[in-house]
Amino acid sequence: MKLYNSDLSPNCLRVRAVAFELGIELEMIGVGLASAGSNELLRAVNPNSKVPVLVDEDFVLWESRAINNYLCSKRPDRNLLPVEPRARALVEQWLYWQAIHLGPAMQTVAFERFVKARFELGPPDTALVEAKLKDAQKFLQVFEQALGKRPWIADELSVADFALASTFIYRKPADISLAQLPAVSAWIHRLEARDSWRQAFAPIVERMGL
Ligand SMILES: N[C@@H](CCC(=O)N[C@@H](CS)C(=O)NCC(=O)O)C(=O)O
Repeated sequence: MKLYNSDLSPNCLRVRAVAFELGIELEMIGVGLASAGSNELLRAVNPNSKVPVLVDEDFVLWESRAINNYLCSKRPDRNLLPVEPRARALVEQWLYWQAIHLGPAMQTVAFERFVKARFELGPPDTALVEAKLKDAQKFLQVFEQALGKRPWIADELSVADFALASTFIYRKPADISLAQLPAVSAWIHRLEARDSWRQAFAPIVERMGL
């Protein structure tokens, strides 16, 4: 299987991490993030011109969470996407929640406070940061309560943990403190200690100077 991948993309990061976790080897087709929009090869497999895109023989799939679920179907023995309806529904609940609520709030703060400075894209929009930080703090409280004493958000390690983790990659340079969130803090350290995550995350650590 081939993955159209940008090393710096958080959406690609979660796919690379899940593939490593499942022991699935992907042939990487490198796409520069800045030129993704005008990359004809990418547009040929994804009309949105966005990464990641998975190509499995004649089957093409985009959207990182859908790709991860498809990869899980190749290794059901690893149980990263449970089959039991309620267990699966809860994993999907957190996948949607990350995509729609926590992710956008955290990513906006990280972009404004860190990515813009790193790539000289101008000063942060302070009003936007204030609004999104408020959202992020509200959602992080939800996450803290839900985790409680669980090691993983759906008890067992799942694709939801990898999706959620990609939201936290710039928390330190973006000054998003987890000091008041002991369950979230323990969970992200647990996830970041996994070999799969470390391998997938290494290019970002190196290139973004984390
Ligand atoms: N919802 C999509 C988002 C994909 C996405 O936004 N990819 C970004 C990289 S993180 C991209 O390709 N950006 C290039 C562009 O928009 O030109 C997913 O989860 O796969």
